[in-house]
Amino acid sequence: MSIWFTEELHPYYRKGLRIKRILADEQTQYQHLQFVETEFFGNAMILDGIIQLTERDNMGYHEMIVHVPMLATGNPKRVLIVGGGDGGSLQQVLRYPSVEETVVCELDQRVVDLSREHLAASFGDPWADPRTKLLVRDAFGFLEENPGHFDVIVSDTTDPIGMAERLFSDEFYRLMVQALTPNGAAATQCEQPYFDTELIKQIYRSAKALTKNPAYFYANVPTYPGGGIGFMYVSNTPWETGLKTGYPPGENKYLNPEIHKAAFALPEFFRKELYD
Ligand code: SPD
Repeated sequence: MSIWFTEELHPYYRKGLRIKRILADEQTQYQHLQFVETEFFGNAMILDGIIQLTERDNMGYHEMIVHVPMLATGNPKRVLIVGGGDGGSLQQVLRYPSVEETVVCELDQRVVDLSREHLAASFGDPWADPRTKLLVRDAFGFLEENPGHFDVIVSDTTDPIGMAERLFSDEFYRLMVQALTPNGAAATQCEQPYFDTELIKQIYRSAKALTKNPAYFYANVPTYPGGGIGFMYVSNTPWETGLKTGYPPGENKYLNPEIHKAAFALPEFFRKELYD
């Protein structure tokens, strides 16, 4: 018998994964949290019916959202991850010997607990690293309390639905930039060029009003809508600065110098929409 999980983030588009078994299924204080073992993509985490990551293809997302701002900053010491309770971004951040402190501001403790159980084969246990500090709280207040503190901020969030909608607002971007050091850099989960053009344009306008060198970049992730997802790079430091920085110890599975450059090349319809 075959079981299919079907995601319908957009009312006009569906995609499905073949499932071997359900590993966890619970309603937390905030959301419907599921872990499933898939036929091809390894274990997957699903929140409110939307695939957040799979073991097989998460590297495009986590390596790009983390290393693009980290490499641009050069010698990052203090890092904030907003969301990211699955530990995938955290694992990448901790590869940098320069990092002294990584704060993860995640609202849902259960995401952390169950990810530790079901994603350990891929992410290890980055929560056990003494440089990691988990704060189970909303990021807005924390950003407000920490102006100028972080060299890098990674906004590793769900889609802009319900409680996550605020994390795509002008106010969030203002607070995030305020919490960065002057030459610090942020990267945010910034959705899909085909499906979310208007939202991305609005975010780019915010980022442009706040910093000198924002830019949109993209990664292939087959289990996300449209087969990939984009990110907003938000910084006074040009992203190209990162092309000259050596990679941290450990293995890249997605990022290489060609991908780093190519990620910022946009299809013409979208480049015009965003930059013209
Ligand atoms: N449409 C899916 C977007 C998922 C973004 N969040 C991924 C979290 C991985 N740490």
